[in-house]
Amino acid sequence: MSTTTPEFTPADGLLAQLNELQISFSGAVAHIRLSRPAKRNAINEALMQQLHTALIHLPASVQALVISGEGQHFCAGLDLSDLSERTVAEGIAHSRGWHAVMDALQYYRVPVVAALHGAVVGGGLELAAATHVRVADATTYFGLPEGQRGIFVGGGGSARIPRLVGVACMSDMMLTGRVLDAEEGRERGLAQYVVPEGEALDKAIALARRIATNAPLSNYAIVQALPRIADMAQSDGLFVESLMAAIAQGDDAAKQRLADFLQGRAAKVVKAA
Ligand code: 1HE
Repeated sequence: MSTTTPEFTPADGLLAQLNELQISFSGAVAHIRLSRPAKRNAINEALMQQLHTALIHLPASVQALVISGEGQHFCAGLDLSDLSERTVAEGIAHSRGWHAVMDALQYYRVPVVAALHGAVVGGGLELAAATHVRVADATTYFGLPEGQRGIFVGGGGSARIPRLVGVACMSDMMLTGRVLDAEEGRERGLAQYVVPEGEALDKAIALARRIATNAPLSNYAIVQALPRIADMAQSDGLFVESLMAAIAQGDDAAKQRLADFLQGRAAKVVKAA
């Protein structure tokens, strides 16, 4: 996969000190690259904590975020060398720590686009499932080897992945070790886009740039309200929807965009080329 994003400027200050990540910016788009390629970007404590720190400290100018992985694979999941002797209480605390970061990602203040390639497995798939738009290149494959490792998902996978693929598909992946290729993953909702080998990052950046042009409050509603409404009883969801719709349309950005359309200054909705 392409590792060159020349138009991006590396972060400085605190964000530059996060050595398990590479963080860079281009306009309103931030790019966080998991950066443990020798370990296939396996997620250890430091990487997880640094991802959390990065999310907290990205500047307010960022309107969309791209996440990718350095090297041959997006992410090999939990760093299994971290799974030393843990008590039950420590195991719960570890899982809850992952939940905090995955929640911070899913309910981030701006949309997150994942650029996937190679292995997207275990905790790597849990991480991808917490993002909003997933672009897979042709080398991508999805697996949940927890069953083979004698463990269970602990990074939010049991809540998020069945909402994408269904309980039956996730059970199959965990029980039998079934691996889905990029196209199978797209068919089941693990990715919304499949692109040729090496093109996931460019596509993800292009989508992020487009997302960043939306009204910030619309993006916020899509990221914050939509998944919550989907989890609500219908009548509760409809009530929340009406509040969110009124808030969004009351914003100056919405008023400007509606006026632009009515005066012929805004793009029409057309079929994809
Ligand atoms: C690792 C890890 C890891 C690689 N933890 N060290 N995840 C898994 O069960 C997936 C395990 N990994 C693999 O199946 C393969 O490594 C890959 C398919 C991802 C990549 O294969 P390959 O041939 O490119 O690399 P490699 O030679 O297997 O690995 C390179 C190095 O990375 C090697 O270390 P080295 O010191 O011998 O060079 C590997 O040991 C190391 N490595 N993956 C630790 N995961 C919150 S609950 C979440 C639960 C889970 O995520 S379970 C799933 C864990």
